[in-house]
Amino acid sequence: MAGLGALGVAVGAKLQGGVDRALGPVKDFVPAGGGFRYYSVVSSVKSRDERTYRLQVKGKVTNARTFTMADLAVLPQTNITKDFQCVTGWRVPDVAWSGVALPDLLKAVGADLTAKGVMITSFDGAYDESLTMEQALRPDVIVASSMLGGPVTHDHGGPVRLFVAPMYGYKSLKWLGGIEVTDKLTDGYWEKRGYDVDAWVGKSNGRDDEPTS
Ligand SMILES: Nc1nc2c(c(=O)[nH]1)N[C@H]1C(S)=C(S)[C@@H](COP(=O)(O)O)O[C@H]1N2
Ligand SMILES: [Mo]
Repeated sequence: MAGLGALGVAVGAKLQGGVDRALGPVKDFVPAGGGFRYYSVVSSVKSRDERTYRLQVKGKVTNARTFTMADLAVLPQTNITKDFQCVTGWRVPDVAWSGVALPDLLKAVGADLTAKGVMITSFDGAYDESLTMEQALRPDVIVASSMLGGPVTHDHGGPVRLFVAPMYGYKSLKWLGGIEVTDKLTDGYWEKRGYDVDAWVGKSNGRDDEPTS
């Protein structure tokens, strides 16, 4: 964590004049449009589009399935507008998201709701994370195919990414590739590196004094 903190300070200071907090998931760190910063833990991600995108849902489910974008589009759609908050301190107010609420997707595959939770993986080949079943069944956790009023762009983790509304940005996994319902929850990419598994905004990662929204 010491090394990561130092990197965060150096990059943050350079790009943000010291506004950023020292601690933060940072590797590639480039300002993006609309107040977002581009984050990726790998140097490049092969892009997938409407036609080539696939989401594999498996594990403790009665109906393991691979979803195309068209398959996702026929499931109930949920819209959420919410601030996007990175644990390093930056925030983008009132971001509009839409897609399939994770509980609706889990219902569609007949997930075993007594399982411990879900492991979620990115097709970037490196990033992953876990949610408990209770968290995964929240209506404000969505498999988002739209963001900021349009398709989720490649840099924002499109064509489909996760948006975990009540938690810090690192739970909103980009380039969503797989969801596995499982009793064996393991720490995800940033969780292995010291971040809280339960990443509630304002109530985790030593950020208990921050305003929630
Ligand atoms: N696959 C993947 N997802 C990721 C990340 C990442 O590095 N790789 N970074 C996370 C962090 S720390 C944040 S704050 C947001 C940033 O989203 P953005 O790149 O669209 O701004 O993505 C999250 N999801
Ligand atoms: Mo973040």
